[in-house]
Amino acid sequence: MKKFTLPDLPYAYDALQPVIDKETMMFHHDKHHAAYVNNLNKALEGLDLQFDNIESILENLDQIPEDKRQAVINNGGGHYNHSLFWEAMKPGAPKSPVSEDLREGINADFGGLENFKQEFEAKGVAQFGSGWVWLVYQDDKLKVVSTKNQDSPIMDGAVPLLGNDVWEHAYYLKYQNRRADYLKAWWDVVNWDVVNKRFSHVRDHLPKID
Ligand code: MN3
Repeated sequence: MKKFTLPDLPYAYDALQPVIDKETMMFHHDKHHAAYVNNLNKALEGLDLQFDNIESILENLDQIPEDKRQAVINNGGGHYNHSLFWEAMKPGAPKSPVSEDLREGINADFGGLENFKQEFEAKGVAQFGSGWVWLVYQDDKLKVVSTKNQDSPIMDGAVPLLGNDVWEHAYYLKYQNRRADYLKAWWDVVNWDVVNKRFSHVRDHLPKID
């Protein structure tokens, strides 16, 4: 089984300030994400799987031996979710707009961008304990869902387009118990270019009608 590696952050640790502080980024990436990668490699050691990418592993958990499965969910989900998270943020991100296609989808499924943001923030606040809030594409629609711990929407057959980490380690140093403030401030660092691209990618792979 190949070894997974910790991806580099695509920007400096302090690049997302003031929304996310440098110390949080250092601990979050170098300690938390690194631990998920190490523990995923340990859990997969000695297994002979048909595939070696993290998406396929999370989509085919029934092929993981039962005594390793929860460790793969926790750490494989942790690795996948955080990899998406880093790349879906960027400094000065409000300059990257929502594409016309995605805006149409958001209008159709949420009644507008502001409504979508409100639902996303509300689900993020409502997630009890550790977890994530997501914009996903599933059954030909956009939806907001939350997942517990490091569970990933990909395990339920949904395509994650954008996720925010609502574990306390993601915001506590700067926001303490004010998760709602973190969720609201976070829009300023969302890299819509990445979300737009992921959305056009799922769209391209929909079955074509002759
Ligand atoms: Mn995290």
